Order: sequence, then C-alpha cells, then structure tokens
Amino acid sequence: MSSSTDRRNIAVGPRNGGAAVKGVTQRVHSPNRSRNDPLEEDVQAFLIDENQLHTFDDLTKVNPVTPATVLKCLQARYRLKVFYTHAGCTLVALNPFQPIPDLYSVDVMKEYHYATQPQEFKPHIFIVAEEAYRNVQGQLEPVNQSLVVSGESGAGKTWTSRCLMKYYATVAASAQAVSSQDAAGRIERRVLDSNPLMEAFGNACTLRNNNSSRFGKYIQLQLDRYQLAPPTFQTSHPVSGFSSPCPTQLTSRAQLLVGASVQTYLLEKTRVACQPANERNFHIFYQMMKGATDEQRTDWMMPQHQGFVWLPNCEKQIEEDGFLETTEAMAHLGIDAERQRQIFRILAGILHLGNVSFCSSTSESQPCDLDQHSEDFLQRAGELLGVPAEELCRCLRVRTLKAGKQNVLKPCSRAECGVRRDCLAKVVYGQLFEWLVTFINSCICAGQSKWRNFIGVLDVYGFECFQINNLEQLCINYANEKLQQHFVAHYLRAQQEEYVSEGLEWSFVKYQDNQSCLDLLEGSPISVFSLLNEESRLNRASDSTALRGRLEKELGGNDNICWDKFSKVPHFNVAHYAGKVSYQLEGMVEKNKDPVPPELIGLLQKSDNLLLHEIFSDKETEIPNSKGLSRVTVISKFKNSLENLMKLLLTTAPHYTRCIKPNSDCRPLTFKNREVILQLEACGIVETIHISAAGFPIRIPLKSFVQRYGPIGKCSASSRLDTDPDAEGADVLQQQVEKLLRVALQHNASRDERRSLVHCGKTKVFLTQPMLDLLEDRRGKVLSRCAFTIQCCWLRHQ
Ligand code: AOV
Ligand code: MG
Repeated sequence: MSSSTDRRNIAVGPRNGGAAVKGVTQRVHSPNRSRNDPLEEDVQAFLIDENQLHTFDDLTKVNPVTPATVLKCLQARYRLKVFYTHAGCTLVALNPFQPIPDLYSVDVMKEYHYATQPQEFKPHIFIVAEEAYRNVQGQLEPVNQSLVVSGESGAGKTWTSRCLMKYYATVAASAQAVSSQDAAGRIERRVLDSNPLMEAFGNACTLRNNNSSRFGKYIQLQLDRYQLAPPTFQTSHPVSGFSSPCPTQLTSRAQLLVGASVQTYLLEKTRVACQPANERNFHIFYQMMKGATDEQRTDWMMPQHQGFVWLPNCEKQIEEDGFLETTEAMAHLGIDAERQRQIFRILAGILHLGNVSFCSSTSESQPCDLDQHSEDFLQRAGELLGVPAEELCRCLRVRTLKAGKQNVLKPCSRAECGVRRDCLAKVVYGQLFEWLVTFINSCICAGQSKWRNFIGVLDVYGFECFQINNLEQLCINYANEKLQQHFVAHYLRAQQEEYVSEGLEWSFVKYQDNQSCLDLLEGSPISVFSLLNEESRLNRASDSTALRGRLEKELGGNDNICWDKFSKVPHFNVAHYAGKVSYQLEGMVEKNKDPVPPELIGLLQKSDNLLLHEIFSDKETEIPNSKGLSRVTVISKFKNSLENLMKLLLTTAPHYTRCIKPNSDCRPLTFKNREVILQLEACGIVETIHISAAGFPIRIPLKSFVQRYGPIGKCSASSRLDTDPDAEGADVLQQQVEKLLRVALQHNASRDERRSLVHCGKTKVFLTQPMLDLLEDRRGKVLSRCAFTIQCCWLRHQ
C-alpha cells in the first residue's frame, strides 16, 4: 500500500528547541530504516532506558520517536495493565479484552472531574472527556466539541463511546435529576438507555467482534449553562451516584446535560436475511429466543425448540442475556407494553418468514410452489406481520409490471421468490430500526431553545477485511477513510499549513495522505462509486465480469486499485490506509440498488399491526415503469450522509481517540507486536507524535489573547497596557502580546526557552499547554490580588 500513497513534503520539523522536540530525529524517515518491517529496527539504539519505557504517559516524550520505540513503549505499559497513553493530540486506547475493575467507576470520574489539572493525572479516556467538557464551556469562547473514536473492528470504539456517555451523564447530571429520586425518567438515564437498545437492534456477532456495531452513530449531547441555584441534597444521586452536589453544579460556568440526539449511518440490514458464515443475526433475535416468557413465546408462535434459518450459531451464547435490559430500556424511554408487543411480533414474523422457501415452478406461466413445511411458517409470518397469508404468498411469488398504463402480473422464478422474501425482511427490519431511532430522538432531544452547545461522540463501524467483502465492507471502509481524511486534513495538514501562513518557521513533517484512495472511491467524474451507481441505474441485470472490465479500463491508472491476475472471480482490490481489501463484484450492484417491490410496501400498509401500518403509511407504492429506476442508491445516500457528518465535524473542535486491538483473537491481555504496529502505522501515529511534539496545540487570536491576559500586563508598572484591544490593528496587538509574554515569563526566559513555549503569529498566539497553564496561573493571581484590593477599599469606605 505504501507505494501507492501520497508521501508529502519530506523533512521533520524540530526547530523550536523544546525538550520534546529534541527527540524528533530524522531517523524515522531514514532510507536505512526498513519501512516494511519496523519491528526489525534496532531498538537497542534507544536513548532511554528500556526499563523505563512504561513510564511514558505521553509518547511525545519518547526519544527517539520511531514505530519500534512507540510499539515497545505501548507494549511495556500493556504488560503493566496501563491501557491509555497520550500521543500528543491523540489518546491511544489499548483494548484489554477483559473488564478492568474500578477503571471506570464514579469515583474515578470524580477524580478527573474535580482535578484542577486533569492532564497531570494518568492518561485515561476521562481526560479527553473532561477536556472537551471544559472546552465547551469555553475558557475563551464556547465551542462545540467532537470526540472522534476510531480503530479497526473490535478495537473498542463502542466501549469507549459508552464510557464517554456515562461520564457526561454523571458529571453533567441535570439539577432536576438531583432533586428527584426517580432515576428512570431522567434525561441522563434515558440517554444512557438509548445505548443498549440501539446495540440490541444494530449490533451482531461477527468474526472480528462479538458485539460488532453494524451501523454508525453520532450522538450529540446537548448542554446548557446551569441557570438556577443548585438544590442541596443528602442522598446519593439516582443516576450519577454522586453523594454531594456535583462540582460543576456549583460553578457559574457549569454545563448540564439537557438532552441528546442521535444520527445513525447505514445499518447493515442485509444481515437480517443473510448472515455471513460463522456470524450471527442482530442480537435482538437471540435475546428474544433466550429471554422470552412462555406467554411471549405463545404470542410469537415459537415453540421452545423451534429452529430458525435466519438464526445461525445459537449455540455461541453471545450477548444474548440482554432481553431484560432491552425491554427495560424500552420502558424507560416510553415504549409501552402494547408497542413492545407490536415490535416483537414484527421481529418474530421476520424469523418465521426466513423459514419459508420455494420449489422450482413447473412452467414459466405458473408461480412457484411453497416448499414442504413452509405453509405453516408463511401462515404464522402473515399473522405476526398482520397481513393475510394468501396475499403475502402472492406478493412473494408474483411480480407486477407496468406495460404502458396497464399493470401486468408475472410469476417469479424460485430465485426471485427468495430475493423478494429477503427484501421484505430487510425493508421491515431497516424501517423498524429507523422508527426506533426516531422514537429515541423524540424522547431524548431537548428543544432548540433549551440547549446552546453540544459534545458529539462519533462511533462508526471499524475497518473490516474478510475473506469475502462486498458492498457492506466497501461502505464501512469508505466511512473509515473519510474519518482518516478528517484527521489528516484537520490535524496533520492544517496544523502545519497554519504555522507557515502565520509566519512561524516550520519544516513539514511528511505524512501518509489517503486522499488518493478517496479520489478512487468517490472522486469525480469517474470513480468506483460513480461506475457502480451508473450500473445500478440501468434497467438491466448487472454483469459483474463486464463491470470488472469497466473498472479496470476507467480506473486502472489509479495506484490504489488493482486486480489479482489469476483470479476468476470478478473483483477489485483497494489499497486502503488500513490495508488492502479485495471486494467481490457479484451481487454488489443489486445491493446498491436495494430495490423494494412496491407490492410489498402496499401489503405492509394494510397491516393490522399498528406499528407496521404506521411505519409504511407514507411510503411510495407506485409501480415504476421501465425507465423509472430510482436515482437514489445505497452508496449515494451513504455518501451524502457522511458528507453532512464531515461538514458538522468541521464546525466542532475535535478530540481523537485511537483504539488499538492488541490481538485479532480478542484474547485478554495479549499483545501481538505485528498486529499493533500495522494499526499504528495505518493511522499515522508516529507522524502525529512528531507534529504534536514540535507543535503548539493551543492557538488564541491576538485580540482574545490581549483581552484575557491583559490583567497580567496591567499589574506591572513597567509593561502597562493602556490601549483598547478592540480598537487596535494586528501590529499593535502583536506588540501588546510581546509585552504580555515578557511580563508573564518575567523577562528571564532565554530566547530558545521562549520559542519552545510560545510564538506570536500574524493573527494568533501559538502556545504549549505549560505556557497556557503559566498564563492562567499569573492571571488568576493578579485577579485575586485586585479583588482583595477592592474589598479592602470597600471596607475602608464602610
Ligand atoms: P468496536 O466498536 O471498535 O468494534 P467494541 O467497543 O465493541 O469494538 O469492543 C470489542 C470488545 O472488546 C468489547 O465487547 C469488550 O469485550 C472489549 N473491550 C473494549 N474496550 C474495552 C475496555 N476498555 N475494557 C474492557 N474490555 C473492553 V466494530 O463495532 O466491530 O468496529 O463494527
Ligand atoms: Mg462498535
């Protein structure tokens, strides 16, 4: 893959003389180093004691920074059960694959939340959470925050997102909740309850993760400033467990969680009717089978040992104890018993439908017969879905075509009948999932006027590469490419470009840019997506061999795509930033079309299951004519929704967490060097460390800087700042900043020391965290001295 990726602007950028920068050496990019096998690098060349490796809380302090040193450091920490490590602007989270007692307890949350400087504590996901929480309150100005959690499938993104949500549900618990003993109705409880519910319907056991998210989600936690005096209470908080008022509730700047909204991305609904070998259907079906009462089983027409074709690998016993949790979450969110019954009858109907199969027809003019034993299942499916079984049977076996203004009926082949059955299951499940998300939003979302800022938590499906990959993996991996590009553009590229445009001396750190892969997938005018969409909009059966030929002809020049010469299976290989994936073309176009026969929609609209009726009542039932194929494809919809997500992310301040899967077998506390290094290289961790180590993560506009730290200057007779920053031009502001910095550093910092801490650019001041801490400290002291003086004057006048 590296041969095909864009390597830019060579040369490492240490030039500010800071302690962290000294570790940045040319060695990481040295031609002598084997890029293909960084493990073979001579780790003996460390300038640090190997026994001390585990002590590096921040990888920017490792010297030298190379893939091998970073790897050794993470490994040493993992051995000691230290799972979090900073890598400059990013937090690296290693998956322990076993619960770690007390790592995420309310007491630990409190420690990080109460801390004056949480950054000085041991690295933890709560540092990231707290940093975003403090930033949203805005030391300078409030700004929405995004917590972007990435990593391959099974690396720990969903786990991390849950931890983040629990953190905010605890530290930003609303005052209203504090005064009530009834936890169930509280907003933070409802926000947390949305997790098990969505996971029950949207997660499944795959070959890479027993609880794999089969949809992406961005949850916006809506915050508002605390307005009223906090109530006093003695008992412990019903959700957070705090036994005294939450610290944030005592400060005027506290932000409280007042609501949330969830945006979901492309559920892999094909799984409902077709589970890849050794994988399972969505958790909810197994939960139902294991957790149902006898009464429910009777209602769902499911005898105890009934087997279902669409429920493979029942013996695996994974994530299926959650039925009670799921139904409780439903109840807390306001899904009453009758609605729950409608939902479960729909799901049971889908399972029965899966046991319906067809025989080949004796003649083309005759519809296929039902297979032996299928009659009963069809009857039950019809009853559970609330539609007449005969009509269901007809819709599955006979197609309606439009010939001019006339509708013509045409019997389906056996294969077509199977496709229609699967299609029915997919559309019902997919729409049920959408209804559920809309319902969740309706009960957790605060009105527009009730919140001012948000912290967004992004958890999408991780990068996947199976033996057989199709449209699902193409979309999942495309989403991961988009996220990686956000990181590249926002951090690796933009940070460095800004240094240059602001007039700072800077030599570019080269990095791996995945833009060329994105161009291949989604670029214009011709890309993999445009060709697949074009094919999907033609009213003909797709020919995957011909499509392969077209891809090769149109895109063969792109370094990120190739083909296995001797393979007879129509396919294409893509060099993703995280590795090469081979996609099979067979069935891809059909999946992209995702057609739903209108007769099936019409049937569901007549359902006497009230929920099903409601879900489908406004759906299109018009039979399209031969030219009327929809222009909307799975890819075009997904691409659109991701573009909107990227636009939203750009309006927020991002915080990155990289989850790393230490071994692909999901074995507890097992660290496999080669697997880890590939993930570290793919996400550009070494480049990130270099840029972070040599960079200035905090940027403050000149005017804001003078406004905030002006008091420091005013306390000093020698450096009085008498001008109004609002009225000043950039030159004057720069002079004021220089003066302020001299006072703050008390004139005794050497030039090199100062350059390692702070730079005054053309429009912004660039700072390191220690410099910001120092300024805040000086400002705090000056202000308290002023307050004391005012108080004395006031007392004297009494
Ligand atoms: P993912 O979200 O990144 O994969 P998960 O968050 O589902 O991965 O994590 C996979 C499994 O790893 C979880 O079910 C836990 O058993 C375990 N795990 C992860 N993080 C921790 C932790 N911090 N402590 C203990 N166990 C952990 V995917 O959804 O497949 O991309 O599509
Ligand atoms: Mg997940």
